[in-house]
Order: sequence, then structure tokens, then C-alpha cells
Amino acid sequence: KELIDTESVVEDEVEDRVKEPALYNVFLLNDDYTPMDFVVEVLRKFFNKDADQATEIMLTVHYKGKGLCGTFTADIAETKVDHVVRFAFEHQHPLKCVLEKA
Ligand code: TYC
Repeated sequence: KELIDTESVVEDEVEDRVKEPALYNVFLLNDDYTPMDFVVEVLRKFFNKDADQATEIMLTVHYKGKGLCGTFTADIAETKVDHVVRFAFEHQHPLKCVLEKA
């Protein structure tokens, strides 16, 4: 009679069910033209930051070149980038927003 290692079968099934999705970091990039207030508005509007958090991230971008806005699954990260890029374009600012695998 064939022996089945039920424990590893169950483990495999559990692993398949709970495998964590890949995560992506969303960053804002610095430029010389986008107003600081607009960047703070973006961080509040699209990344749910309060005024202090938004200001801190904006200044990190301004002084260091990039700043982390949040970490999301692929669909959400792509949607955030899309919304930010569109919003900036509509207001004629060159603000860049990018994602990187976490
Ligand atoms: N460097 C911009 C300025 O001096 C401000 C800025 C901050 C722009 C963050 C983009 O992602 C950015 N007006």
C-alpha cells in the first residue's frame, strides 16, 4: 500500500494558500519645478499622510532625491503611480513617481 506523508501534503496546501504577494515600494523623485506644497498635497491625497508626515517625506525627496511614500501589492502600487502621474500632469508639474520591487 502506498504511503502518503499527509503532514507535508497539508504543509504544501497551506503554503499555496497563504503565500505572500510580492510588494512594491512607491517613491517620489525630486525635480526643480514642482512646488513643495503640491508634493505635500499629493502625499496627503494619495498616500493618506498627515501634514507632518507629508512634509517630512517631501523634504527627504527635496534633499536626498527620492522618498518612500508607501509599500503595496503590484496592482495598488501601479494604481498609485498612475494617479500621481496623472494628477501632476493635469497641474502641469513634472513630478515623477516610480515603483520598485521591495
Ligand atoms: N525640489 C522642489 C522645489 O524646490 C520640491 C520637490 C520636492 C519637488 C519633492 C519634487 O518629489 C518632489 N520646489
